[in-house]
Amino acid sequence: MISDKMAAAINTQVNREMYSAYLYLAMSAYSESIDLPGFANWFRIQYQEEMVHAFGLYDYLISRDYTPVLLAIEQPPKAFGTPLEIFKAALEHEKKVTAWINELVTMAVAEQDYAAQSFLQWYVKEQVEEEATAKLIIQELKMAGNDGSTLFMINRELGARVFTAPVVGQ
Ligand code: OFO
Repeated sequence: MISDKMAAAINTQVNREMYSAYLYLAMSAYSESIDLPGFANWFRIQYQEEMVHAFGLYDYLISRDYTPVLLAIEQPPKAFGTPLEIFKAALEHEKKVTAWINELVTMAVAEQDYAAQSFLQWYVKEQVEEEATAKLIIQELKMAGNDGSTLFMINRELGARVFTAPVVGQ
């Protein structure tokens, strides 16, 4: 049995993951507007990943006999500044998500909900990866500085990303 409190907290996280998806789609649209199609591709795939994160939580609630309640998704910003600033905003967002996941784990431990603790471990690991990836791209962008040809290379590298659907729990 999942407690109402734990279920409601996971339900809120479904909304936050959907907001993450929305935020990355906004970053993708913005990247298109500043002529960085590779960045746009990378963020569009990130949008897809976040939807997988959301559905992982959604399906978990269903498996625990809780009907997910779809909450309103906040409107993300429209503009994100320089290429470096976009990724800095992405990293800051991921740090927030990490804190939320950690809060869920803390709640699961307090409630002695071993199933939720085990399920949430995948998200804990995923956050380590998500933060590391954003940091790496930030480093590359810092090294590029104002060098247009390096930015061109990074744009091409980000454009090569392909979507491989993560499997929540594996
Ligand atoms: Fe970006 O990991 Fe989910 O939100």
